[in-house]
Amino acid sequence: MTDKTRLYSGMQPSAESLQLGNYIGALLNWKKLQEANDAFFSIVDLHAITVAQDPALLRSNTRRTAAQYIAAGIDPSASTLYVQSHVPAHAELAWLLNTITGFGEASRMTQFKDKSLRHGSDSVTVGLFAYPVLMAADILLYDAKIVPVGEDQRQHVELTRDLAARFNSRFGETFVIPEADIVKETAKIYDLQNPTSKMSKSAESHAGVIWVLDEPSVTAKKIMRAVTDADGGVVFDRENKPGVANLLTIYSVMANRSISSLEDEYAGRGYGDLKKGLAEVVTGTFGPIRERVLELLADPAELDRLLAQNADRAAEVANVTLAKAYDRVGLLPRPRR
Ligand code: ATP
Ligand code: LTN
Repeated sequence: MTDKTRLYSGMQPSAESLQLGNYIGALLNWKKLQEANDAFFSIVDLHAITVAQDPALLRSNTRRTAAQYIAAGIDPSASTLYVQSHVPAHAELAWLLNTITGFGEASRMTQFKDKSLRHGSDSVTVGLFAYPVLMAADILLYDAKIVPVGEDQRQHVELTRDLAARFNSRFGETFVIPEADIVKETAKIYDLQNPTSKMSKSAESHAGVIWVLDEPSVTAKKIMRAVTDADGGVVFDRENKPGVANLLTIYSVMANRSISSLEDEYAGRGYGDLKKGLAEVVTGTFGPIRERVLELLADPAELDRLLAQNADRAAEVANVTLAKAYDRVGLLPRPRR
């Protein structure tokens, strides 16, 4: 047992590469938090299949996502980095939580509403509807206090808190009530072609999405083509200059510099220079990550061994919480086999 604070987060293996928003909004923060906390990071494959996935691609993307966590600095010997489906307790607790989640409550989740619109009502499944309940199970199984996520996940963490409190009051103290940890400045990185919508792995067009694993020349080109405005001034103004504000946010985080120092440096120099500088910073960061990912993927057996070891560690914690929850609800103890 450690007296460090428990922390939980996850990402979907829903693309071959993570995008810049995942890196800034999640991985950078995870890396910082892993030192002082007892961190669990999962690759949430059961969440990914709530929309259709190609099986072979899903398998490959799951390993690739794990490799990107490690290459970006998540240490699999200090943190528990594992694949969600390797720990069956996730699906089992999700079922219990489904039975205390209101239909109306789940219907109010904005991500569900957005995704249903995007995928069309014919392909919307019960799995997609129950997505946030599975996420609550992820978090509650590990008694996590802190859940570092981007702004888009705030509502899901709120639901998790509600479900935990409801379960505790109905069946007795069982779950720790978690809290979202959202870094305000980087909570939402925007699409470079559409700087008022979130950069996302599953965006319809990839023209404004920066992939961690893209060739540097492709990344640089996308940054040079980023949508800005006709005003020409390098000034941070989220309301009136969303494109430039987004570029400045990305630059500031990745170069570890203040926005005002960037405004000063690029004052009077125009957007071309700003974009050139940003492209250098982004490709300079992602280049070595890409190389490390390729190295890790060249030895899939070692990667699988690491994931298996970490899944065992996760299951040890998860199974204790699951057994407690099953007992509270009144399910008979499982017969030993
Ligand atoms: P999808 O499009 O498949 O839903 P996604 O790119 O939105 O994927 P997720 O796997 O859902 O990414 O999210 C992983 C983590 O990255 C979450 O903590 C999420 O909040 C964060 N995140 C995703 N996109 C951004 C973004 N544009 N800005 C900041 N954080 C982000
Ligand atoms: N829904 C999240 C991924 C996710 C998650 C979690 C994040 C699944 N389970 C538990 C934090 C804690 C997403 O789409 N970003």
